[in-house]
Amino acid sequence: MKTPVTVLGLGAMGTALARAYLAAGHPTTVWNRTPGRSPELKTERAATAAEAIAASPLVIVCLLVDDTVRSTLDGIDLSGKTVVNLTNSTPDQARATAERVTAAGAQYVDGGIMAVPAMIGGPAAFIFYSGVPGAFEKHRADLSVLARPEYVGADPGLAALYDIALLSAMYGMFGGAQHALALIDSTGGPAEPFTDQFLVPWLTAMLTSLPRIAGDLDNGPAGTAGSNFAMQAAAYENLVSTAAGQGVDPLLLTPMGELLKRAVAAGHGDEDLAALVRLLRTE
Ligand code: FVH
Repeated sequence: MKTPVTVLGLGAMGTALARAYLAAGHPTTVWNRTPGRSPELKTERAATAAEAIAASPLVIVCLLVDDTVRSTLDGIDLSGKTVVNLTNSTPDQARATAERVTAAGAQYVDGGIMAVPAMIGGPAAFIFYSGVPGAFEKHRADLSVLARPEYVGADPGLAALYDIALLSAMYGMFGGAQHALALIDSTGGPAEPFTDQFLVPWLTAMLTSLPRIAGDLDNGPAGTAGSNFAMQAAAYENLVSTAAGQGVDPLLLTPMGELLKRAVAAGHGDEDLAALVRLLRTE
């Protein structure tokens, strides 16, 4: 007998989660604020969140934002349940939700989904988890139905922190790529060949320098790989003036230029990217 699972929230992601549990043979109860969503899911539909929660020991929550999680769970007896909250949250929001859920009698595990809905149940998807270690271990196999589980610690805010760290990296990468495409677009040139032949191979090659940057952070700088800041700060001016010349807003570029200048001014001109990471710390 597979663990019965309740899924609260049938948005794009909640629907994919419920679908994965149904496909894996878990008795699955679903609830959504607006009735009738995702009619293709042939399963138990509860009229209220409380009824849905009563149906299963494992409750997966996937709503839009953190305060909707609190308003949905408030006042419901959660005794004996494991609540796994996969709603995008800040670390502090996750900790606050953990306190309230624990006070209502449940064990709390927070999660950060590193996948889009179509990836759920597939090999590339993973989900960060943090919170009560015993609750995570008890349901490790159940959670593996959705994606590869990556448990990162007992602090319920950690999964959100790891999730936000990866999303921040992703938006930085997309921001750079969007700027590059705006430059190509400004010439009237097609985006697809530029992307396939140059942009993707270039970004892929640059990604290989990340472990060296991480190594410098952990172990201290091991010398530059031939691209020190003084050189990068000087060349960066050309990125900004080219954008202006092409009629492209440099909005996505200027923060990195400011940071490079700060690094040189602070005496890091002969170092490379790891030094920027420490300059970003404000405390
Ligand atoms: N979709 C994605 O690509 C990303 C992948 C990574 C993880 N995110 C996070 O997952 C959470 C849910 O995202 P979603 O894609 O399912 O979002 P929607 O399709 O917009 O569905 C939102 C659901 O939330 C319900 N909801 C909204 N407000 C309330 C409320 N006040 N009380 C109760 N439920 C509420 C909404 O219900 P309804 O509008 O149909 O009644 C949907 O079920 C999210 O944190 C992403 O950041 C997804």
